[in-house]
Amino acid sequence: MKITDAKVIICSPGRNFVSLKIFTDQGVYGMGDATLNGREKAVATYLQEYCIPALLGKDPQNIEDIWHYFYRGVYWKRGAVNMTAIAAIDMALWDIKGKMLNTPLYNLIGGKSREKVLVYTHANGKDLSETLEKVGEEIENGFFAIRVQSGIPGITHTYGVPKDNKPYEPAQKGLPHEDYWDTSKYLNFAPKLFQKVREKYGEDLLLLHDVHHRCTPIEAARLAHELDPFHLFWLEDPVTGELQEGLRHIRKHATTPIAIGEVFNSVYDYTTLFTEQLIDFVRMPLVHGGGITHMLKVASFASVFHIQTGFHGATDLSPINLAASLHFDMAINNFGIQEYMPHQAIVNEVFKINYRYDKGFMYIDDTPGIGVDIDEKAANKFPYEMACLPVNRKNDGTMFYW
Ligand code: CS2
Ligand code: MG
Repeated sequence: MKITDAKVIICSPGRNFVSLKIFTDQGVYGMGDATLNGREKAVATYLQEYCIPALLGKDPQNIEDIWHYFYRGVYWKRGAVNMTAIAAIDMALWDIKGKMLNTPLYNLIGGKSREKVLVYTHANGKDLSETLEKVGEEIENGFFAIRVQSGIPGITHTYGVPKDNKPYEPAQKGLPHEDYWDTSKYLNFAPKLFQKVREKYGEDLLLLHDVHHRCTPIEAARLAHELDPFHLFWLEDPVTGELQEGLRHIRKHATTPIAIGEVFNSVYDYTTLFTEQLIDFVRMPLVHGGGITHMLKVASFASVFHIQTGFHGATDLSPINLAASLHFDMAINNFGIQEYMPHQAIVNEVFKINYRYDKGFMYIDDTPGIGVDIDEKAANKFPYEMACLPVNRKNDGTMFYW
């Protein structure tokens, strides 16, 4: 069997997406997600200029060998662009394998460990009372795992809260917008927020919160300790993950579970975090984490340390990634939870999906392979337009983490 061609499809149904389509001499093609929010053209160019020419003629059945060809064979290893491109190739090859064997992806990676996939969604409000309302709305929608983010008194605009009630989309057209941040206001407010959520909705609701990389290790230790009484399901990205040892401070002061790594792209980003059991959930998604082949290794490594998956699933990851993630979530034993921010309806004009949501869980059907396809004619109606994630400064103007 041979790869005969491949192409990159960039489209923008509501937001930018990059997809890879790999064709074979058996008439079967595979789809992979190559979307990297704010850096779409970097991945597209890397695939078009360097990866696709090297793919032609290869046997698409040899997934492991091709993965290593593009990992070990690339001298300048790792990094978000490189690993997203590898992920797209890997997803497309698994998609082809499933189609050739006429079986859904989850069957190729161990079969069903469960019948449905626990998901969490986002509740965001401009202030505490609106946030409490939004939590109630998502409970009405059947969710019982909810990520809670709120505007913070004294901070004009913060992460996770959409402007003027539009669907949350962090990337904005053109060059990065600038946000401003005040850690002390945030640290004083966050425990009050969760106290109110617990008072209003009780103890059983699974609550998640995303710090979005914005504390120092000791600040994160204070926050996690002060959130302990509210029994969060997880506290996400409490600190920036480059310094893995930094997470040790949190473990010394708190039992709140920690989730980290949506911006990671390699197993090596996790080695200390796993072996010292500094975290509880792996956020690194298939699309930025080198695809199914790599993430199967990462998930197995994590399972040795009782660490579960909790894949990133924001709307800036495409339906191809979400479907592949749901197959993965169905199959592995140490699945924890899946992020699910429903894509806008316009996205489904382009991406033909094979999954559905019902009362707090997601279900994927038995379409062979990953099961998502692209209507290329529809895709052409939504041309790419550059959009970037914001940058974030402290109030004194110091560059900080967004
Ligand atoms: C967030 C993301 O969903 C999350 O946990 O961290 O929405 C993140 O801000 C975006 O994916 C960035 O593009
Ligand atoms: Mg996050």
